[in-house]
Amino acid sequence: MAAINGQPQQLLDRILSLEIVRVTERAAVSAARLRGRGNEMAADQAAVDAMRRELNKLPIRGTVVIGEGERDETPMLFIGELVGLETATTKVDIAVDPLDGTTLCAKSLPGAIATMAMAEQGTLLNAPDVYMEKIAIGPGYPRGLVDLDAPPEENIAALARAKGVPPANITALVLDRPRHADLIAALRKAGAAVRLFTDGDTAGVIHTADAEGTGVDIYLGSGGAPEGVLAAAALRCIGGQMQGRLVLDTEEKRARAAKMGIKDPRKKYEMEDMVQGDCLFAATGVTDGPMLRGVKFRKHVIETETVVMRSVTGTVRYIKADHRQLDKFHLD
Ligand code: VTB
Repeated sequence: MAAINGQPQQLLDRILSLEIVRVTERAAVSAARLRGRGNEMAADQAAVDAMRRELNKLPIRGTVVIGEGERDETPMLFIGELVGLETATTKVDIAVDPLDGTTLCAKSLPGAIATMAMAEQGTLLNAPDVYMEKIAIGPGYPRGLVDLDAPPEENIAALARAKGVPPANITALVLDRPRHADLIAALRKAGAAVRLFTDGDTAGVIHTADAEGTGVDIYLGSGGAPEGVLAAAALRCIGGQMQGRLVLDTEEKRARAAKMGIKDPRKKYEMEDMVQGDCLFAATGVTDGPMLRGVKFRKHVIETETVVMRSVTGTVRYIKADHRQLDKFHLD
């Protein structure tokens, strides 16, 4: 391990927590230029290009473990791609979702973000792009209070008891999808309010970490597995509990997962299994949302808002940046 002034250097260097802000900022600005154009692919591609370019400037040797797809599906930020400087010695795992909420961006609706997480090499779950069943609550509750395998009514009752409120005062956040019809009915039957949302479940899970601010006590339902790992990284920094299970319901998906090293296709992952050590997480708003302001294009300045978190210290920083001299620094 490298040493600075005789002190062992933290692998996930403090400096990197600012470096990754640049990465999500630039992905967000590039995607934001394509807000409201109805072209999801173009917006996503713009974010991917910008993110990859910035990642390749970082003093790391990173392996993309959560990316845009498998090697044969995508030329950029594919799973297994090496990013960063070839000469760097800091080896890390990288999880990216350059544009979470492509539909939101294409329709210029609230909640699209550019996200990434970084962790020590070999510590992030290598998840294929399948669904993941998820459950998450914020910090301050006894471990194991809610469980992915418990019926929704039990989870709501346990959470209400622990919070010291009736179930009617519990709000569950659920992706608005037909596959969640039974879950939504069960939550309502249990007395909880259900807040539905259309896209962006990385931010959805993060909302549980500030129940007072967001009004979201619990996240339930299935969304993308890559988004699950990113959300686990964020919760690991800010506190809270999360469990996930990959939905490997076909032979083909099980084979893909096996290729990525997943031995037990029914495994219930704790947050600490998905992100096994220290990590950094950053997200920049693309469109305005409950967590972050979107990119604002002023005449001579581009404004961005980013949240960056570090698990070693639990520090959460909101960074509002004014970007100038864009051409010179290639902020496109
Ligand atoms: C969620 C959501 C994403 O995919 O993961 C969702 O966070 C899950 O897939 O923004 P379905 O849309 O098939 O339900 C997204 O909506 C991205 O496509």
